[in-house]
Amino acid sequence: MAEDIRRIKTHCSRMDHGGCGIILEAKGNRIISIKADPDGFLNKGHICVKGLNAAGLIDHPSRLRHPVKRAGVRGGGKWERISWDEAIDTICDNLRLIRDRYGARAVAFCQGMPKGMEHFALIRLANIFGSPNVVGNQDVCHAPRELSGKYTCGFYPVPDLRNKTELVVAWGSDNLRTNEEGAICSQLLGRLREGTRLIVIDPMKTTLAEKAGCWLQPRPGTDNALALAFLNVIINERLYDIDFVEKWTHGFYEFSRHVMQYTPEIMSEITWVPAGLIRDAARAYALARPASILWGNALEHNVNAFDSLRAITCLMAITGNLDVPGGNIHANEPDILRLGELVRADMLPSKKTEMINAHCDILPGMMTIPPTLFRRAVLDGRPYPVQGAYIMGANPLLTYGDSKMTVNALMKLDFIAASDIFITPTALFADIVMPAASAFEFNDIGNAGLGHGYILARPKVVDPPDECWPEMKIINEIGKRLTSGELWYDDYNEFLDELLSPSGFSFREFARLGHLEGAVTYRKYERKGFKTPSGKVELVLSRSRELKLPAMPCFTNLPENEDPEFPLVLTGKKDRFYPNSSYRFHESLKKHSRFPIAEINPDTAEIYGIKDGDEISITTKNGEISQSVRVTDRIHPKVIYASYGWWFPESGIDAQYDWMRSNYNILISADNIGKEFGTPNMKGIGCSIRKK
Ligand SMILES: Nc1nc2c(c(=O)[nH]1)N[C@H]1C(S)=C(S)[C@@H](COP(=O)(O)OP(=O)(O)OC[C@H]3O[C@@H](n4cnc5c(=O)[nH]c(N)nc54)[C@H](O)[C@@H]3O)O[C@H]1N2
Ligand SMILES: Nc1nc2c(c(=O)[nH]1)N[C@H]1C(S)=C(S)[C@@H](COP(=O)(O)OP(=O)(O)OC[C@H]3O[C@@H](n4cnc5c(=O)[nH]c(N)nc54)[C@H](O)[C@@H]3O)O[C@H]1N2
Ligand code: SF4
Ligand SMILES: [Mo]
Repeated sequence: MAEDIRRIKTHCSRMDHGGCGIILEAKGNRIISIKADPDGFLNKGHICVKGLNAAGLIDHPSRLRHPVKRAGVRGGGKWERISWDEAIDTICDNLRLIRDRYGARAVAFCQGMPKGMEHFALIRLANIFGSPNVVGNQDVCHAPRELSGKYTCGFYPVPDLRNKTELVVAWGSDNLRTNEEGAICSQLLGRLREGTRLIVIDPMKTTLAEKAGCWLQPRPGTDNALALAFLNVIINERLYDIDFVEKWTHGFYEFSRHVMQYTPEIMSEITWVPAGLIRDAARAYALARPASILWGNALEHNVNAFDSLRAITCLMAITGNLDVPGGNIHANEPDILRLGELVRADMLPSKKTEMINAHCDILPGMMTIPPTLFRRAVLDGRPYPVQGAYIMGANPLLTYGDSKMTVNALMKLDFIAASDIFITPTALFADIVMPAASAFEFNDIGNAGLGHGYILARPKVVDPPDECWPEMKIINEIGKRLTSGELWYDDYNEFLDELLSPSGFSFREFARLGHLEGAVTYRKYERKGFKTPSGKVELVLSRSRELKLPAMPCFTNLPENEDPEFPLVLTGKKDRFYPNSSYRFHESLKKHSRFPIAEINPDTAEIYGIKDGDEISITTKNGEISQSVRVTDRIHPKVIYASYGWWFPESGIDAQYDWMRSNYNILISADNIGKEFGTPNMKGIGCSIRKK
């Protein structure tokens, strides 16, 4: 009998932070089509190439389909298939052994880009096991923006593109390509069609920059200098919102005197943006009411991130754009369980004082361990030894700045368990690798905890292949054997129901609704004040001395001192066709982006005798890699863009997929990190190039 075709509405996931409503058609256990949902809550019919090709991963021949254990030297690529029972027992035995010898904190639980609910399941496992050390890439993703916002105005000010706005500033954000944190580009494009004006601040003339009335092309890594010059203009020319400033800011007088030193002329020498253009852009932002800043990930990639992001939050505040429709808002969460309860934070009350961060003066509130501090603990035992790692859905060898440090740490750990859908370069160094289920293969909830005020349903469409298990199931089973069984579930799906419990919906009912939103309210500070020590927006931090923080954002130095041996400035961006380091084995994506590309300006190409398609080496103080050149006048002659996240599955496991050849993070040094978030300099660093 012919099988019926099922039509299921769900949301795209695991190709970025996720967000687009999609309609799948499935026959038996196979997805036969993916289309955009014209009624999608965020995307209204938008879909990208990654989303369209997501189903191809399900039956991809390269998928890891059974648990394996290492057979031979670490990193040698020899594996032996084992049962789930043996995998879980081996992991539990080894983690217990480390806990008995060194304490639970000697096991680190590492996760990558938040993909779905397993993110919280892993934190729960760490808490119940007793380890305060959950490691994340948040040093370079999300936490700098969220915490700079919280320290300045008590919340994470997210751009409000759902309401009409006069002007959007896309600052280090390429929304058309990345749809960051579920800010799906169709919203921005819709606003632009209505006549919203656009300013783009980006070292590259992106497709988005072509749509902008005003494009600022800063020297990479100087966003703090630029933001301070904006503040200088707006305050000098009295373009700020006088009522708001008087009622709701702390330290305005001191702050205005402080920013007087950052004139557009002086900052122009640092940022390379002409002073006149800085003035025009600052005026346009201040005079448009409301205006929204789409602040991107690039602002989080150097040691000065706190200054840049604090200065930008102050800009939102003094122009009266905080928590107003069409500005940067404090999105209310939907009626779901508080995440602290879901992860059982109560099981580890000592976390804040025991975690590695607490011993290293990292900003209080940063709840994941910056990768650099994790690796230092592994390599030098500072501030205490870390001997074991459980790595879930992350590829640190490609994604942590300073890959040499990463490989050394991976080689030194006593025990590594990893889970992924493929044996990645990082998983190659594990002792046990578990086959994870992925998008569409289990019930999941998207975008929880991202701070944008909604969650999305991702009902399961097909069964995972062979022995692949959803991460929540893996963690639930490990939790039952490693810790007290009664703290876990009979069925891991109860984890989703627990999150939804305050809403009164079961997962099944939620899946029918598709999404849940928080109540939409604005200017919440008028009732309760801002959640800061002064109750106001802290232009000057009132607890700066106690927290050993600069009271006001400043420009002191470039991220790295200039060095004539490395005359070009290196930066990068995400690949349009892959999420970070993922899926380089997936032909449907690879046909759009075959190899890593370094972009240079035609003048630079001429000076170095390089032409399109040449292979070049890119060298920094920390290392050397090789990429293929594209000559483009979209960037400044002194700037080079290199691609990030590249490895080569086709090179084979014996060659460790050639992970060193083109890996951007080999160029990065973790010697110098920002004190607030532990961020290394990933952008705006000196490099040299040569034709190979
Ligand atoms: N130089 C440089 N470094 C960067 C960045 C940069 O721009 N430049 N960006 C930074 C940022 S913003 C981030 S968020 C990080 C990202 O860092 P990571 O999260 O480490 O990178 P991803 O490539 O997203 O790794 C995800 C892994 O998860 C696997 N995966 C996919 N789906 C599933 C699943 O359902 N279950 C499991 N278990 N695994 C799954 C994929 O196969 C992949 O191997 O990198 C950071 N590093
Ligand atoms: N296609 C795709 N989408 C993704 C991802 C992916 O890997 N691929 N990753 C996801 C993740 S984890 C994240 S965090 C988001 C990130 O998404 P975005 O915030 O858009 O971040 P990026 O693409 O890293 O960089 C955005 C822009 O910053 C510019 N830029 C580079 N250096 C500087 C600088 O020094 N200053 C300024 N002002 N701009 C600079 C780049 O030219 C680029 O256009 O995207 C998510 N979506
Ligand atoms: S923009 Fe993101 S959520 Fe939308 S289809 Fe593409 S990968 Fe999926
Ligand atoms: Mo990210």
